[in-house]
Amino acid sequence: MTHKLTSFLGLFIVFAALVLSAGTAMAAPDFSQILSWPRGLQDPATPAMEHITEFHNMLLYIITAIVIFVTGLLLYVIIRFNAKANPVPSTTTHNVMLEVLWTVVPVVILIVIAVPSFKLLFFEARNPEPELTVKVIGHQWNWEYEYPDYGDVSFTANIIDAKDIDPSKGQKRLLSTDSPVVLPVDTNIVFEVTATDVIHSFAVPAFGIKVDAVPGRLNSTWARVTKTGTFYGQCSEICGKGHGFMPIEIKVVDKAEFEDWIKSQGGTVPEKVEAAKPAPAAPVVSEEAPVDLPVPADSAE
Ligand SMILES: [Cu+2]
Repeated sequence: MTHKLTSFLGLFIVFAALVLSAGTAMAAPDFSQILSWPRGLQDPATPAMEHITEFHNMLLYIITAIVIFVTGLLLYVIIRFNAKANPVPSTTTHNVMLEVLWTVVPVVILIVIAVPSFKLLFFEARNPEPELTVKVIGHQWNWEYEYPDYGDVSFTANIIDAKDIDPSKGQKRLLSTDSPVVLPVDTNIVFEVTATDVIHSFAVPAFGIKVDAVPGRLNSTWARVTKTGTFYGQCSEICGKGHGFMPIEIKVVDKAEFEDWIKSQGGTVPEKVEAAKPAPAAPVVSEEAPVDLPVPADSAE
């Protein structure tokens, strides 16, 4: 009875691991089809999310190998050493070689995981020199945005009620807002995040960001979005009855379009941004972008 249960569990784990690894081997789902039964992570739209995706996939290979190895061992023991096949059990209690191996091998695996993990952590934690700062303020239950570099631009984004959703405009239930955030592509954007009432969390999966919005405290994170399009996020800290109804909708557009939008919101485009405008095609800015993982020693600030 126990045999059957254990072998069944073993087979189930192997099957689940195979399904999972097959899922990530396929192309990542398009973020625009966020509601169409996606598997794996959303398509990355920032270098940070690209690194997160690579790290996630690497972990999946490691964990799949471990699950298969341990399940194989388990099955071998169940079949080879059960009471019928092996009526007289061995009385061995120590095996130095085995004990060294099962200590050293997991340590090596942990080091293999820890090194890229810390590199990723430092990469995400260190804000680059901001070209645009966006202040994000969480409220029960909506998000307020301010663009301090661009005059008086500020607005509150509320969820569009399910009954008012218009799919022909690309609106998505529970994700679209009445005033989407507009951001320029290929720009170092720093988000300063806070809240006015309870703790919220500003999270946009395609950007690889999730940062708590805490009353009385300013947290920050950054993103450099490398493609235009519409991206969605949700509050990710349980904040009350409207927690599931304060989505984040971000439209990433090219820089000229962003400036037009700023002006349409009554904002002003600062001189230095105007001056940089004549040469938008020059890839100077993107070459300076922190697309390579800095080594941890670099990151002391
Ligand atoms: Cu919230």
